[in-house]
Amino acid sequence: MDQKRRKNISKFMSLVLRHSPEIIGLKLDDQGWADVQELMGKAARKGQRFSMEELLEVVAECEKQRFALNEDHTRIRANQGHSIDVSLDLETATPPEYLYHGTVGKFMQAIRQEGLRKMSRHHVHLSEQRDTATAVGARRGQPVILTVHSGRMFRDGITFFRSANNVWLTDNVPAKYIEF
Ligand code: HQG
Repeated sequence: MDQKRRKNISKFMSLVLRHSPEIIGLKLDDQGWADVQELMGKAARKGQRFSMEELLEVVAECEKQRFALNEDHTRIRANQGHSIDVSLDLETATPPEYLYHGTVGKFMQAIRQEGLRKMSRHHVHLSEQRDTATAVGARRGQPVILTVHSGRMFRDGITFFRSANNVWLTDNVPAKYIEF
């Protein structure tokens, strides 16, 4: 499968597993899992046809490990990034001293005032690597990288979670913990 097709299937799976399962009539359970056969069947009916082999390749080759399969490959879910109400049973974790957030200039005034907010997602997303944050910001334009004093936040009692694909998540980041 070429990269373009892989990306296309991955984007489609992100859409239905994170945001809008109803567009193909798919049901997710409370933890965000979908039945793989049901996903493929309902996707095909909407013109998004892909094979089991292709699905496995998308899951395995995804550099960000966006998706998880259960052991016998009958169920699939997105590892993070949801806007719909699912409970991922995320594990709390002790963050490194600094984490990074990539954004763009037009949000800076608001972020200076109110800190980082989760917007439509369940959490604010933070990266361990500056490069990753740069790529996240670059989705929206010229990236601006913010350094978050996650160690200080944690010592002040703020909870952090780490997703299965190594994204750091927290409820919000008050402006006093952000280095602009
Ligand atoms: C900004 C992708 C105004 C925030 C990425 C961001 C990531 C504020 C946007 C994952 C704000 C929300 C998440 C405030 C934050 N006022 N704007 N107070 N606080 N913002 O997409 O972090 O490829 O929900 O800076 O790689 O960009 O989909 O969050 O620009 O890991 O797997 O509001 O999505 O992963 O945007 O991206 P998003 P994000 P995938």
